[in-house]
Amino acid sequence: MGTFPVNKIREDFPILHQKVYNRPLVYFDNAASTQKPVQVIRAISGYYETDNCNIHRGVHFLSQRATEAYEETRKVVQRFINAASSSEIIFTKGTTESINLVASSFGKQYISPGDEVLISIMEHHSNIVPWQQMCLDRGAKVKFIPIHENGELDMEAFRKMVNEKTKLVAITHVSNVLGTINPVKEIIAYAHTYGIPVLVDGAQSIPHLGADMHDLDCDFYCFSGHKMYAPMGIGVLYGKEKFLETLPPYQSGGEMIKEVHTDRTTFNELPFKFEAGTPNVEGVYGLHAAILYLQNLGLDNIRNYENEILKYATDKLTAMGDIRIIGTAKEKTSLISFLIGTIHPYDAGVIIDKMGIAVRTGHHCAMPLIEWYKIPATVRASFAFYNTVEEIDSLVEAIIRVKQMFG
Ligand code: 7TS
Repeated sequence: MGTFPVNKIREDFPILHQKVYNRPLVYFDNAASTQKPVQVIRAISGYYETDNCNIHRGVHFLSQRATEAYEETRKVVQRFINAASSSEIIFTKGTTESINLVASSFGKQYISPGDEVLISIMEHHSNIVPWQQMCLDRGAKVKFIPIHENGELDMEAFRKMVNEKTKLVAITHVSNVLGTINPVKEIIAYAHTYGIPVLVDGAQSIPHLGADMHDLDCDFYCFSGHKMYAPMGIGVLYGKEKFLETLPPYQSGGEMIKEVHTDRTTFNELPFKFEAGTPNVEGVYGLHAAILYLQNLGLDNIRNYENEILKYATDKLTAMGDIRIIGTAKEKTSLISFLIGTIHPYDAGVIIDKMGIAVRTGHHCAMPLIEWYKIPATVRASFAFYNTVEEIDSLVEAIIRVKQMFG
């Protein structure tokens, strides 16, 4: 496959070199969480070996060093996503917390009874439920942009749904079930002509496509470290300063204050206003290492290789005949959701697992989408740049075995 040094890259991922059920582990559950290279693992253990302490609150040496590393990572993230200022980068637990923050704070500030929030039918639950809850509280309504059968967004419907009641559009860049890459730039430009801000859920796009805030011009952007080779429990909310300045705090406590008196409190400046309490410092060290790792590989190289893998897998599965691929958009990232004849995805998943291959089966936290397709669930194989064509051949063998057992 081209010149991409996949075997050398695999050496960076210790977890991949093990057997499960006496077979080599094949990890195709990357959309749920990616594996971590030694560079990230070492950054975390290095933090505990030399720098561990609380940040922003000590004059002592370790506290200063850890604070500097934490704040340096904020700048690394800023440059990675091409944001205008590091005060627009807020560290959170992950995409879910980032979206909840915006739903809560934006809702309080800008949503009134009768207003509408536009999302799509292909959203992950974490980009549905926070809006539903907020709209319930505020007497507003969530509306779902439909899709076409091939998993592409219905852009004509979207344009018709935008009206004077629309106060926010929240849309995923890439679907975690379909792999569809949505035309978010076009969506943002259209919404902006009506003065409507847009939140982009970048959880599934950033590990494959990177992100460019200047180019996209979105108002909020959310992602999780653990889906981009960084640790769990760390993520980012990007928000345009002009919005973040106007939003009330999400959580309150230490760090997010300027002054506290018995009768009043004033809040800290950005980004600290939105980072209450002791943050996930080890996660930030790991995120820094993961970004350097991706930049070193090169996002273009990653994209090219993953496209080759996707094409190889799509061709192989299509050639099998009775595989129905759910999500055949023209623009996709490297994942395939599928059904094997009439075999239930759960049954298929159990057999595939016994062959050492980790796929995910179920609704993938996107129940409205699964209902839309009128299917019970899917089997999902999601690929990363450390996966190989030989591994895809193993998946094909496993599917043949599933068909022998249940067909
Ligand atoms: N948005 C999208 C598009 C996602 O795919 C996910 C997680 C989230 C948000 C939530 O991210 P978290 O890090 O806050 O949990 N998606 C999946 C998945 O597809 N399988 O497991 C988790």
